[in-house]
Amino acid sequence: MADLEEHFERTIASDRRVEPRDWMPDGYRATMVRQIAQHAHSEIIGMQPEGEWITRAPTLRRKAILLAKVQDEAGHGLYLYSAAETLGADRAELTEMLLQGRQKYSSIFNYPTRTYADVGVIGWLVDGAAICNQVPLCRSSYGPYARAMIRICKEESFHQRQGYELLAAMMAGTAAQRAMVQGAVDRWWWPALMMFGPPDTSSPNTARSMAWKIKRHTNDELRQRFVDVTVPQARVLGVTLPDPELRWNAERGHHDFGPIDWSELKRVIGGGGPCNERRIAVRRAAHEDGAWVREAATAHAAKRAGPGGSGGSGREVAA
Ligand code: BYC
Repeated sequence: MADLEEHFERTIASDRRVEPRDWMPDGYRATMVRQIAQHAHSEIIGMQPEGEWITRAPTLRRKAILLAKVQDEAGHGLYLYSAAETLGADRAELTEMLLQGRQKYSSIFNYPTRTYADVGVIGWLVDGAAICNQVPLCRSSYGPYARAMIRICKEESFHQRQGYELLAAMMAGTAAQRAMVQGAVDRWWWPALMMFGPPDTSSPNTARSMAWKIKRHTNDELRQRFVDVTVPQARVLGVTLPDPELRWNAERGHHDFGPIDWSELKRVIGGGGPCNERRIAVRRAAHEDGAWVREAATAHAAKRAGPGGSGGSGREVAA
């Protein structure tokens, strides 16, 4: 046992990856399942706010882009649930925990998408925040998670750019379109800052996760990085970020920003955000509607595995 523990500690210290068959402390496994499941749930629930605009996107081009983006998010959920399964978690159980409110998903997806500009702002700010948070996770100590994050981050970069391009097009349009973009920025800015989690002084998991190299930076470090990269982008777009205290601090080499309303994050995480109930109700209905697909797939797998099963490629299903 001491040998196994020492091997784990050496793996972490030498920046190598922990792999599914390696011994790991129970706390490490539980932390990874918690974070990966929460991340997977966020991708799947995150399909809803933008998905509501697929039928209302203004042109065929915008519709195709949005469809592809939402489909990418389903794919991210799939990679992440698969990564959680390498730790012994069961996807059906994780889904059940989400539906019962025993596991979380990102607070950001509990806000409504009121106008089409919200689709652009989600791409620019929400995916932008996700990239700041997730690029360091490509170096996370758990191998399957770190590798999944590489592809996810590449796709998130495309998502962020499509959001920015959408907003740039609207900002070059009419005064009403510019006002729509500014309204969306006003509504999403503070929730985007909350995505990074509670301040370091009240983040119970950060110290342990940093020691295990699951997290590479603290919540506040990543939040600051996001503010610093976003301010110049806002200037180029021609929008105002809704924070009168936002200014460059030459001494720190960073932007100062105003206080965040942490009671709002607490309320939204606790189920009291504007769309929490709706998001879970839609997810539950989709899960129930999909029961026949899971049953058919299970029956098919059993047929293939049983006596006389083809053991083939499964192409006969698609045919
Ligand atoms: N919302 O000790 P802390 C996306 C929870 S998907 C809800 O700092 P940790 C996208 C936290 O879980 C974006 N809960 O925790 C998809 C903990 O509670 P538990 C999702 C939050 O884990 C579709 C408690 O508060 N990204 O980008 O060290 C379309 C204390 O926090 C939140 C990820 O999941 C929150 N905002 O750090 C477009 C990234 N913040 O679990 C875009 C992976 C905190 O102990 N996750 N909590 O009950 C992480 O990097 C980390 O888990 C966090 C939190 C930085 C989020």
